[in-house]
Amino acid sequence: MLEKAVSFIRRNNRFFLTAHETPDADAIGAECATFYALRQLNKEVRIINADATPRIFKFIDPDDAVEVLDDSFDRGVLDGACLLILDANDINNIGGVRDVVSAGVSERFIIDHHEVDGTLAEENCIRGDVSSTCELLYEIFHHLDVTLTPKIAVALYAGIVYDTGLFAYPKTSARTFEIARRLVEAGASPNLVYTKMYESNTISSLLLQAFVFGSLKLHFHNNVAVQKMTKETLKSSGALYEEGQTLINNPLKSETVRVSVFLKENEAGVLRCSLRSKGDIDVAAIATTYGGGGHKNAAGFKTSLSLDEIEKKVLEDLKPYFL
Ligand SMILES: [Mn+2]
Repeated sequence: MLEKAVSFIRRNNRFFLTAHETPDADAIGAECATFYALRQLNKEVRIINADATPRIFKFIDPDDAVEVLDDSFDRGVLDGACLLILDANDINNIGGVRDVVSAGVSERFIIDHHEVDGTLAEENCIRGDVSSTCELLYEIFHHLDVTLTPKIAVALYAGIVYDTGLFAYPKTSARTFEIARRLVEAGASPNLVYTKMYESNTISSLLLQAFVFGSLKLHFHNNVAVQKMTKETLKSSGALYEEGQTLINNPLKSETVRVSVFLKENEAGVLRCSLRSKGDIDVAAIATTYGGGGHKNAAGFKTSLSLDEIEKKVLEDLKPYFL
């Protein structure tokens, strides 16, 4: 599977890189690290994302390599180029890049760590057992003899730290630590990455956190937590939608909470339901029934139902686990 990624990179010369909408540190880290690696290999490369990079992840992109797709994008440049999709394996999760960029390139390839079955995984490089796309890229770069510059090291390290929840989530392995050690050796500063990602939030995001936490409701003997973030919540806190991204994790700090449901509206009023679980509760199975996806312990979907309707439905879906 790594070989497929290696040969895809070797045989192409003009790359567009993209990742999932509302990119996180693993997505931005994967893109920026690949950007520098490909340039080292004398390839032409551009990064095109559907959404802007969240402020706290900008340090991963010191040269402003990430471009955000807009109407001025010239499709003519796609001729003879390929698209490398990072940290996403569903073409519907790359936003507008799907119709504009993906439709125009000659070849597409996916490097990702979200679980998926069947031919998609076989034809691409998708490893559901790996902690992060950045961990997977480390191995691919190794095969390509890429030199780990400080910029590549910081980008990969940030992605790994973020997606492992500071080396704590289930897919954190001895190999993850070994790779992290080498990245630190190559110039990634653990303290700098921590400070940038976890101690650089805005005051409005702190207020948003207070509002969202204030919406907390518990169900099924404190096994299920539901939090809400409406567009009014965003307005009154002054925060951006993206600043709500990690608030879903707060209820899981409780011993009894096994599922955290987060119903969140963006500034335009588009409603998304995010689900996190501990242990054997498969929230991806629930998300799939609404046309979404994810992994067993982290999934989500967009919906056109109202906030109250979807809350009721998801609680019904979760009920059988807590009878
Ligand atoms: Mn990831």
